[in-house]
Amino acid sequence: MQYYLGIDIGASSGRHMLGHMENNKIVLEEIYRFENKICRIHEKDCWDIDYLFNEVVKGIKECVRIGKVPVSLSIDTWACDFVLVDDKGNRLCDCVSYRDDWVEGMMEEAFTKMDKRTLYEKTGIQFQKFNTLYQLMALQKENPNILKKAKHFLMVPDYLVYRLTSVFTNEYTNASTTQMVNVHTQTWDKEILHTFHLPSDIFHEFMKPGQVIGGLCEDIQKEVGCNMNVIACATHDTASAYSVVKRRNEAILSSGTWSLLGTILDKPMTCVQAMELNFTNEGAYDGCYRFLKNIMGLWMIQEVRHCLNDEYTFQELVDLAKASDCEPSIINVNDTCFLHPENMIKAIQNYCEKHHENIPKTPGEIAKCVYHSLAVSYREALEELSSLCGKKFDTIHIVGGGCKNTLLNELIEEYTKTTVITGPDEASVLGNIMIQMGGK
Ligand code: ADP
Ligand code: LRH
Repeated sequence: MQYYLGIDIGASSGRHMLGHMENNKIVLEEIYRFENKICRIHEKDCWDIDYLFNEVVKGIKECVRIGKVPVSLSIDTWACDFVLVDDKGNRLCDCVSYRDDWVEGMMEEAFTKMDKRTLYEKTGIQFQKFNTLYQLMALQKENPNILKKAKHFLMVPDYLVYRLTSVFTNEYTNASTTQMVNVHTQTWDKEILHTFHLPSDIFHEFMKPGQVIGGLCEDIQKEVGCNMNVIACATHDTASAYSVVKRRNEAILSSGTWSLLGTILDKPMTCVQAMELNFTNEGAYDGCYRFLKNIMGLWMIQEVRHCLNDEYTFQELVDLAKASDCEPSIINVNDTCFLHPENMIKAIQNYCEKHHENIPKTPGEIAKCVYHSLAVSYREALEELSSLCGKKFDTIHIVGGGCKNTLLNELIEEYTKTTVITGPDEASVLGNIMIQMGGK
């Protein structure tokens, strides 16, 4: 039996899954799962990247322990965040999360160096205040020496791969979200790097999904007790997730911590309308483009759940919302006040008060408000997508953990008047493994 190990780390959890072929179908088996969350490190909201790396190794060891040694592995994670490494391979900075406020004001400052339209025409990337470009500007401002010492710019999966293999690479799909990659040439945009005083030699030539990066380095081989190939999948989780949907004519919703609603295009769309509606053209696994909109997503319910001391499961919150008979309050989930509030329930209630909506109080009322408001935002995004693409989408294909939310699936059908197709809920890891198998 040939096993392939997909390691998918989302903002809320990471998992190791083994895939193998059986009767012409890929069979997935979950081997290891671990929590991921934002941590306060050196007064910033960060990812605990050393903890994540240790978890990556633990999961590989678990495969070995149960006697299912994979022929290869690949890692995908969320996008936008990075670390810098020096010539000796030492990490020079923490892995700051895209939710930290160090980027405040950077996007506006960026437009004084390169106008918004040029930046969008060149990169096709949406304007989110946490884009890597703006994070690098924040770093430059805070500690210019770090960039001076840096030899390697690595996105999160690139760094984890480096720790496993000692190879420095940049994988294309994840890098495409940085707003520093030219959407037409699919290479680092030299003019952008120059304009923002970024040293071009720290950005490596791209690995494309499917390429073999190398074997495990000696230390890791000793630790896990075997060797295997490390392959670049589409290391952006959303790219891997979208890659499992084969049909091109339906709208796709990758539903997890973020909701990513869009479609696959052969050519990027960088017209003024797409820019004004803040659609993004991210690199897909096959050289095409994921044309989509970022919607705040199930982060809202994850945070509501934490505010309730994790007393309820996701399923219980769905059940409570179903049982609630109040009129749902509707909020704009994409309001920046929901990006990283201290207390999500209070943020929702304050928003409702300010916008003359009924204030949801019970867990059921709050969950109902979130699910209905998400469905409303999907309807709006779908209308925008239709108008930009000049076609009507009759079907939405939902993948990712969020497709297990039956109430939300029903609401999406009701609000968008489309047919909803669901699954797989582990789309990123499946896409990751399919690319390793060379099936893409
Ligand atoms: P990410 O990879 O972005 O961290 P996932 O794809 O793992 O996210 O999806 C996590 C989300 O899936 C949770 O926030 C939760 O809302 C939803 N979810 C998972 N299981 C269930 C369930 N049984 N019922 C309803 N929702 C669920
Ligand atoms: C989803 C995701 C999304 C990015 C965001 C930072 O996990 O990768 O595609 O915009 O995280």
